[in-house]
Amino acid sequence: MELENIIHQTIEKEGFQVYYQPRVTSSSGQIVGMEALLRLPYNGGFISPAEFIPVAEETGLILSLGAWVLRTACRQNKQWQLAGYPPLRVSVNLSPNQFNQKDLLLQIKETLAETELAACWLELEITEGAFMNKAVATQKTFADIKSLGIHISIDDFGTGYSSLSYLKRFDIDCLKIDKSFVDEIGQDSKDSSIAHAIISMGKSLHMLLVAEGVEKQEQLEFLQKHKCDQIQGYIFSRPLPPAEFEKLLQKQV
Ligand code: G
Ligand code: G
Ligand code: MN
Ligand code: NA
Repeated sequence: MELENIIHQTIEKEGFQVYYQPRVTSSSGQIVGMEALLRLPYNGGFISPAEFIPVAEETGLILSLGAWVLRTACRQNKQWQLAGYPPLRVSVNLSPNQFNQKDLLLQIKETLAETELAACWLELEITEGAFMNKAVATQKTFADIKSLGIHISIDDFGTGYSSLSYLKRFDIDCLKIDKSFVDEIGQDSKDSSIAHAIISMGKSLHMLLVAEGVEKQEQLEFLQKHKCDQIQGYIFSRPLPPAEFEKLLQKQV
């Protein structure tokens, strides 16, 4: 079956799922947040987002799917807060198309109102591609989102846009260092110096630094030594279904 049809069918039967991957402090491994990651179950397994997200983008389905992920993540986060767990920030990925949709701000406001989640517990992850073209519109969208009290992080940092000028023009809270730079730590002196440079630059701009895809102890030690604030990666946990994530929260209380 065509991927587009599979996506349609899965939407119809409400089969999409959201997994959560913890974000932890690099110093002590305390859970301080989580990233919501869309999952498409198929034939007893999952179709990778790397495969279906591009199709969802081409067909425009990403807009309704994205709205659903946002609502689901906010609702889940609020439920965990009501259950008495210490409040955490949930981050939701927005593709450039989603970021540039006209009614984004309204959608976010309505979702926060409906789920009764305070804006400070939501973060949006955008890639550097969201800053291309439409500079004025982007600046307005950005400022509007920030004025609600929502955090914004740059996802896959270091892999995209060539100019860094947007880092000064926009009030960005957090840089997520792409996994490709983390992978080389301990192997290749050039790429671990890139990770180091990103940390130094982000710090001097007063941003929070998060390293993605941390798998090995020596990577963690490097990131601790260079004072990267937080990490996400298999070394701590894979993305988990909500019930499994909640077990991690219980262990931490
Ligand atoms: O777990 P991982 O395989 O989930 O994700 C692969 C890619 O898919 C990542 O680049 C991630 O940012 C993207 N992705 C995962 N969930 C979402 C989502 O809800 N919306 C968008 N736009 N991208 C997502
Ligand atoms: O592009 P984005 O950063 O949103 O995508 C996050 C992706 O990285 C997801 O596909 C998630 O499952 C994956 N991921 C998270 N931690 C690790 C890790 O330690 N190793 C690997 N290989 N993938 C990871
Ligand atoms: Mn992400
Ligand atoms: Na990333």
